[in-house]
Amino acid sequence: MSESVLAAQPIAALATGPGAAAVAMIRISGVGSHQLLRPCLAASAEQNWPHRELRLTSVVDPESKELIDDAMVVFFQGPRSYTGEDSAEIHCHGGPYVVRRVLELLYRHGIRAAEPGEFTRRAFLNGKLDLTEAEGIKALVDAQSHQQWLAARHLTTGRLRAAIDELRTILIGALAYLAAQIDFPDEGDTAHLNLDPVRQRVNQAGAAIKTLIGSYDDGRVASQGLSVALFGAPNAGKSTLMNELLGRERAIVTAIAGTTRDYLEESCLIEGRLLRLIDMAGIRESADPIEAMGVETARRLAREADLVLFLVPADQLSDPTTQIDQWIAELSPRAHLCIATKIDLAQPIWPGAWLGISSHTAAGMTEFKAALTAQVDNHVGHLTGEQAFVTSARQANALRNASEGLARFNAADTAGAYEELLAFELQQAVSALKGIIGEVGTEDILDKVFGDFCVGK
Ligand SMILES: Nc1nc2c(ncn2[C@@H]2O[C@H](COP(=O)(O)OP(=O)(O)O)[C@@H](O)[C@H]2O)c(=O)[nH]1
Ligand SMILES: [Mg+2]
Repeated sequence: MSESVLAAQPIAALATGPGAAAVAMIRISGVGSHQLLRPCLAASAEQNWPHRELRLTSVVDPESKELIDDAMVVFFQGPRSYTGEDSAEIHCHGGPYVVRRVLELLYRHGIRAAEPGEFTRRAFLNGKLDLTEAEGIKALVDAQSHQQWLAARHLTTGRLRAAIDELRTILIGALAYLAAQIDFPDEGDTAHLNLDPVRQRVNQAGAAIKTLIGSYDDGRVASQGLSVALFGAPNAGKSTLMNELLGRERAIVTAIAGTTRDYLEESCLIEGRLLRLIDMAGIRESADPIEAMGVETARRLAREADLVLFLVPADQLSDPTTQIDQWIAELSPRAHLCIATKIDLAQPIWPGAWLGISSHTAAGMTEFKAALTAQVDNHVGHLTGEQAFVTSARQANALRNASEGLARFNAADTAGAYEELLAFELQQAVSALKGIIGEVGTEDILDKVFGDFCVGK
């Protein structure tokens, strides 16, 4: 069945969270959904029910006449709805059994269960939102922190889409100019087409695309949290610190060196900032192949992390800087903090930039947390400005493809290639940009974007 036929079928799902609640909202959408829903509502429901008006009625089984629940219902007439189709909402009592009975009733009357993300997918297919805005809806629903909310709002308000549109317009202008030059070269000078206006547009768009790609560093921290790798020798107190920051006993802590061998990753909020803490194997030479793999993994994760915490127990601080300097040279972390741990055991003098903490007495924790939140704010503090930024790997990859298309254009231009080849490379770049907003796209991109949604969205 084609997507457009599938997109017309009436679907229903619980749009609010599962579990007991005061109210639950069941969403219904599709061609004929109003006609299918009507018989399941009390006969007293008026025939001339204005659209977008919430009214009190009852959900009734039309065969047995059993009253299933009292509910508030609203109808939306397409295209003035979230999906762009005729749709409706039933606000019923929020008990799981009530919800199940209402949904079963709908399913028996020609409305099928919605797939995850199907409502938003329909909204996209009906042109109610573009792919970045759809990603924004998902991000908004998932947001637990101010930084994620900012990143989500950036998408739902169409700011990224507008930036992509602008780039696309510049490149389409370049393409149009190039096409005109190919079709109507200046009389008598066919060998030397004037491509400067094309080059100028390509350079302008290329620079803006590079800036956008660069913004992913901050956009990623905003949308997914700052990844923080806990790095140090066995028994440095990494797992204890992880548990302390999470506020629960997530990692196993023992006095035996080499306890943590695999890595653990957990999200946590510190002063409202989202971090992804990564606890890892302690760094040492090990004959145990499992531990050795864990150590290798730890090194890789530290290289990839936004922030590495180098942990050294305070009672082993005789000359900590040599060890740390070696680690920094080896890993070249994006950012790092040096931490003296277990300061309840020893009160050494540590170098000025170091922070001292004790996971047992909480000494130094306030300063330490402030340093962590400052790292997050470094990334996301300026994201409220007008500058567009990207927040997902999908967007960043598509921009890299566009950038590569422009690089190939430049290389071909320098090599004196035919205009047709130049036009082809430009077209590739434009296509990559269109993919970001979903104007061109394949089924699997849509499956990927919408498959991550929950049912009812
Ligand atoms: N006194 C003291 N002991 C600690 C502190 N943090 C961790 N330890 C102890 O140090 C040992 C190793 O801790 P652990 O977190 O497993 O270290 P890891 O190998 O780096 O993960 C355990 O016995 C912990 O109880 C601390 O702040 N003060
Ligand atoms: Mg450990």
